[in-house]
Amino acid sequence: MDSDDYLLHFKGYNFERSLVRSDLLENLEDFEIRDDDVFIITYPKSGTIWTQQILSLIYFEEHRKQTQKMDTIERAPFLEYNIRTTNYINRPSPRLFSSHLPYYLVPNGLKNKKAKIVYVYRNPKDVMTSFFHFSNLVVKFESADNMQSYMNTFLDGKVVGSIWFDHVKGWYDNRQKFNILFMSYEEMKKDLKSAVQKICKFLGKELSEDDLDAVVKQATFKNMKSDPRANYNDVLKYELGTRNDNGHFLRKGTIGDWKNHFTVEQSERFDKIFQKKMKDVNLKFIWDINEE
Ligand code: PPS
Repeated sequence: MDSDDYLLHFKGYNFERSLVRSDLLENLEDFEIRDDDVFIITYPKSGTIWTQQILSLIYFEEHRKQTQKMDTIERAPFLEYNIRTTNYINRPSPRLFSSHLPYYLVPNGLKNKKAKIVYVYRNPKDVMTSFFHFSNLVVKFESADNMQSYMNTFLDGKVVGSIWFDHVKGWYDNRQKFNILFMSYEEMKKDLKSAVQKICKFLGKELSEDDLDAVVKQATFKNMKSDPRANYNDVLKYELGTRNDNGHFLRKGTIGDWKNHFTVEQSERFDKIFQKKMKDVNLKFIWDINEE
């Protein structure tokens, strides 16, 4: 399989072909937004399912207390990948959505700045490392021979989500048009409780100390990995299909795994491109678990 087999190019952006419906894409801009909608927006492999779990725990007591078993993909379904064919129009408020869309393809209603967006970004070397493993796991994606060739594929944007730099920079440069909170994967990893508090503040949600603790506890890597509502094992098994049984969405869940995969030359090449493309982007990036 090559990239053209599984990527659908639409208005300058790459979608996973078999998971999207083109009539839905054509009408995305007009999709009606409610003032209390909340969107989780990410470039792939940046902490999407983690944030789906966090927001599901914050918003739904039955999720937090585990009195209702519903997968996070149904609590915060992907707008453009409606793989469980949820009826979005009839969903009760508040609606949570997830999306990998670039800023210029999201529904126009988000620009009235009432509905909220939590945009999660991650250092792109770890994004690329995570994507590399994912591409070799999931049947629907083009597999990658080695990091060297995958780096070219990733930098050229021949992946779902297109060019990482365009996605993050696009959202950052256009942030004034939206009601948006930028969160980094790394700040969530380093201090999950503070990250959850920051998200709650942005969403205007006040949780008791016990509820806050319940959110944090159930959103740790270890607990999510064993939580069938949140670990996406069923999505892998039934909706995406895997090349082997050992892979998971929750793979390592750490900062700096790229160091186990990049050569010094590859890292330096990446740094040069990063510095050039991101020089005007005032977001903090953390590349190492020990970094402050
Ligand atoms: S996807 O396919 O775009 O929806 O993937 P996404 O969920 O954005 O990213 C998957 C990576 O997020 C890691 N992850 C977590 N890390 C830390 N803590 C928690 N709770 C957590 N949940 C998911 C997951 O392990 C993937 O990263 P890697 O580096 O591959 O482990």
